[in-house]
Amino acid sequence: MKRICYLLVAIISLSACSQVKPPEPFGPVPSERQLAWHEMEYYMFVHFTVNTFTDKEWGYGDEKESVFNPTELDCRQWAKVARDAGMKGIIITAKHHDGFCLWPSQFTDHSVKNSTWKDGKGDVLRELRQACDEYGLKFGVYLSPWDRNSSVYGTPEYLIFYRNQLRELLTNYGDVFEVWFDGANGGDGYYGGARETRKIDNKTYYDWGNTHKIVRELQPMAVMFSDAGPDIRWVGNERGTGSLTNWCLLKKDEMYPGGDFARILGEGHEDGNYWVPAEVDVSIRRGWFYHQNQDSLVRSPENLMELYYSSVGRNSNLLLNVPPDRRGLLHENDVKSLLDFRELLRKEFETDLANGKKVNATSIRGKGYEASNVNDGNPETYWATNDFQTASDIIIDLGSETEVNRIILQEYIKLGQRVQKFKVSAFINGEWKPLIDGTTIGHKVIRKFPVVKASEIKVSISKSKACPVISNIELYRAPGK
Ligand code: FUL
Repeated sequence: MKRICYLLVAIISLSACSQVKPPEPFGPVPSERQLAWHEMEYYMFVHFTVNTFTDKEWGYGDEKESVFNPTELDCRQWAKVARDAGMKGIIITAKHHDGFCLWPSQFTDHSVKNSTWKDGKGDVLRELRQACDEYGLKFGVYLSPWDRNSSVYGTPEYLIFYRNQLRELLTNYGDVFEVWFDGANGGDGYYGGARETRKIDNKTYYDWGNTHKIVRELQPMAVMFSDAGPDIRWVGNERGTGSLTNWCLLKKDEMYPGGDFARILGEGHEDGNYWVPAEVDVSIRRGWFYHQNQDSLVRSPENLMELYYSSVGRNSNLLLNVPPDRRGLLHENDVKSLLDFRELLRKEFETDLANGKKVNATSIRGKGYEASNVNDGNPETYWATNDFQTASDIIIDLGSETEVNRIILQEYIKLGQRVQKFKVSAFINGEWKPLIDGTTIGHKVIRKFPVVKASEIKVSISKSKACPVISNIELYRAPGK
């Protein structure tokens, strides 16, 4: 009996030794809430308030509540369009700079409760929440820190008011996936009749740390967006352009919302000490709010495709604004564009040519970390090299000469963002031809290149902070050249 036990112990320890250890995480890594956010990739922004009815972008805060009167408001239409368009959620301007609340806040009179709509008994947020649930979408809120209606804006009392409103939003409307804190603070406003300019110090006035605590307490899975995080950062422009080099890392302690950091926000900090990935916010129209004279200026499906490449394709999420009109509906032109774009996207990435093909790498960590993990369709498996090996090639054998013009690359970001430099080349007529020079990867990079007819595609990682961990590689032949 004793002998058998010894034997068993020996077998168990032997097999433990032959297990290859996974790479240690390198640098900052995403939280669970951030990982869930990365998966969302594409979702809708909805700008809707009194501005929709006064034809403005920034309301002064003195508008009569009665102007808010959508004739056919239907949040189910918004949600259906978002779902059919391939989006994963909706973030709504619960309160924009004018201070008008789309829900009947008990802390202000400037809200739907004093509007003509539904005789003051309506609640846009409640309707949207229900619609999101019905269509399987996540729900997020934008609550403008700048409030041009509030008489106490600029004083410490305003923070109590702002936090009370935030509590209402985070307790009464179910799970919130993202809270959007805008950095704009323009100065002049109605301010309860004072009609004056009020300047605040962006760095200190809002005491953000204490507001963030409320979000963590009430909605622990919600990510918070602002120019500088804490969870998600602005990409630094409203043109829809993510940066080609894009670190999910940031020295956020050196930054604050409303600061002048646009350039840094695009690339992030290579040596950042926090995980704070970028979100690209951009509108389908010129304005954030609906204006009839922009009905003919809706982005085309092709233009939306470009936005997709310059956001999701550059390691960022795409928050696309689609403003409802005065009926309270997404306009027909916007809807058509969104759905046609969805169809383009489907054709663009119709058949993954790498799927199931033979893959080899010049360096492999060992059992469990094989090159074939990059095309097994499982996001939890990855190819990794040995710790000291920070450069390596991985080659996908297409089996026969195949036309290709798109590549998708993903790092296993649970272990940190690592790759600093890579190249993609194609084996054509016995020679390696360079296709792409790249820098960072992160959650996802999608790159285009002119159609090549190749038998093999090689991804060469030439510089990485630690051994590369690549979870996914896909190849496509998108329509066109
Ligand atoms: C900006 C605001 O001033 C715009 O009106 C809009 O809401 C945009 C998303 O953020 O800072």
